[in-house]
Amino acid sequence: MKKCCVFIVMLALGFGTLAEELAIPLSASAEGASVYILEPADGAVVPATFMVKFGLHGMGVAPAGMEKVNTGHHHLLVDVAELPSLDLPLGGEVKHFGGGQTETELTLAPGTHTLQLIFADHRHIPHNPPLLSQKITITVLDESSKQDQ
Ligand SMILES: [Cu+2]
Repeated sequence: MKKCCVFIVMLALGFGTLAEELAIPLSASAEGASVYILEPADGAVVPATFMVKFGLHGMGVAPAGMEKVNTGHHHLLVDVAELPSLDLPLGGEVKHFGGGQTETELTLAPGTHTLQLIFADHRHIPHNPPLLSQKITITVLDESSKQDQ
């Protein structure tokens, strides 16, 4: 029994080391850098189609695939409850702005929605430490009901 436990512990440690060895080195974020949503404001009431403006302080925007120190591109999370893994390339759960865009037009269904930005490097992998915006909550107006009134 004891031998079995030791074996399991060794196996766990072994896997831990292997995972660390395989981990992709993360790009460092610039000291004091931050990412934030310029528009809309937290708590804003917006029409179904509205602009989202991305704010970035202390680093630069570069298109995906362009490797350059202290740069990256924006990713928008719409109604994402759980953050994606921050040490792997971001996937389809986020909107990529790999062209280096700093704003986008969104169309959402009426009701409340959350928006959050993640900045990531040329490989779509968040920096270390990661640059995440505050998660904001907005309310999209039901324009069809407004017209009925
Ligand atoms: Cu990306």
